[in-house]
Amino acid sequence: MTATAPRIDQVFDLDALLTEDEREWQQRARTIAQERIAPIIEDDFENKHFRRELVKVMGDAGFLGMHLKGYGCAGAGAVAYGLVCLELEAADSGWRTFVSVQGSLAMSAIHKYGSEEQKQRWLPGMAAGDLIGCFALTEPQGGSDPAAMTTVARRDGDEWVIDGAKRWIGLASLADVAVVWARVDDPSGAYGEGGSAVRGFLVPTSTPGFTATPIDGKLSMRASVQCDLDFDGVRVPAEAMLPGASGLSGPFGCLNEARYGIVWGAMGAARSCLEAALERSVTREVFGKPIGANQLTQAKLADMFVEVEKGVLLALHLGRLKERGALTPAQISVGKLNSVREALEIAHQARSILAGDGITNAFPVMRHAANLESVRTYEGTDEIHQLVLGRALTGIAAF
Ligand code: TGC
Repeated sequence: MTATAPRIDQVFDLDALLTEDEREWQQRARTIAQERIAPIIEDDFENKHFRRELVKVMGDAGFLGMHLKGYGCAGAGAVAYGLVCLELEAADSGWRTFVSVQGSLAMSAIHKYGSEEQKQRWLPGMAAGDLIGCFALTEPQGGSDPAAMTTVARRDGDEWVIDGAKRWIGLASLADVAVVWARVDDPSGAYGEGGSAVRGFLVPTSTPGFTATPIDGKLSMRASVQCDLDFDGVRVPAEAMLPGASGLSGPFGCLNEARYGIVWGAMGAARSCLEAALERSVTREVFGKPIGANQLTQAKLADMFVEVEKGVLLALHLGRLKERGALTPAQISVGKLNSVREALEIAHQARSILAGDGITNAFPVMRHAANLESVRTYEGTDEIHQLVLGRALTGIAAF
């Protein structure tokens, strides 16, 4: 007895909840993910290779900063952007991460807080995929507490001089420009918070004193690049400061954008794991019948399916709220926490259905599981999002 596994998203008819434009964005991303990423991703993961030439493909497709308006950006809606994240992460979290770092973090920072001159200088090239940006917030002593930031920018005449270090900064060794968050040391107090406000600076990566070193030994996100950064007397002109952001609400406003993309993206990785398990459950026979004929396997598949559908529906609800300008950070925390936690559980369940072969790269499942450990950690760990929600529920900050 065999059966043909239906396409997961057709079972629930999610298409009926989308506009034609959104379906087109999703299909474009699905095509690129399946035709350009899927065929090479196992080798790239194995060989720790970030395929630079695909950056231009992402730019030509309109995915980079696609939710932003003007400056060569597509001006698409939040749901369309989420669907693109979902399809890219169904291929690999590293490629969704690239689109997030470029569009949701680096480009968003410039678009939200930059001067007109800064926007004109950087955004069109970044949208086209001709320039790469990175977002330097996290520091080596711990990413969960940006308030403990020690990277400092001192005013010297018409320049800022930046000293310090950052860690886990995506794409930094390939980037043309870094959005660097630093605490200003300015006794005059002209730059906010008694002279020690966190401010953002646009630093061309060719600036003397700027060093980006890829972090080696990663067993996760191997087809993308994360770096240690060192700033040793990095001098930038006064105009390099982002005029529109003062305080941590600046970088947090960008994290909101990236976390939103993860709500969708993680469900793409989850869908990919479910598809692999489903296909295997009707083609692999053990004890004289397909493993999908066992009630225990069907229970696992059903639970995985329920969580994928719930996760996508939650993402869609958050996307519609975002399009109305009504999405709150606490709601984003619900989505980020749920999507990544459930995607990891789905990856583990899929691996168990695939049995021994599930640990090989004949299937995408272990790669997704390994990648999701990173996704679970960056942009706020599970615990950080639990604390954000705990504060929203009780009114008491427990961090
Ligand atoms: P607190 O220091 O009290 O608040 C500072 C100011 O920020 C405001 N704020 C937010 N604004 C917008 N959106 C949010 N989600 C915000 N959260 C806080 C807040 O209202 C306050 O504003 P103001 O004007 O009153 O000064 O911070 P908090 O107590 O609210 O938050 C504490 C906590 C733990 C929730 C926060 O520190 C946190 O979210 N920590 C996690 C940080 C994080 O996610 N780090 C990972 C970064 S990943 C990354 O950098 C790139 S990874 C991709 C790559 O490069 O590859």
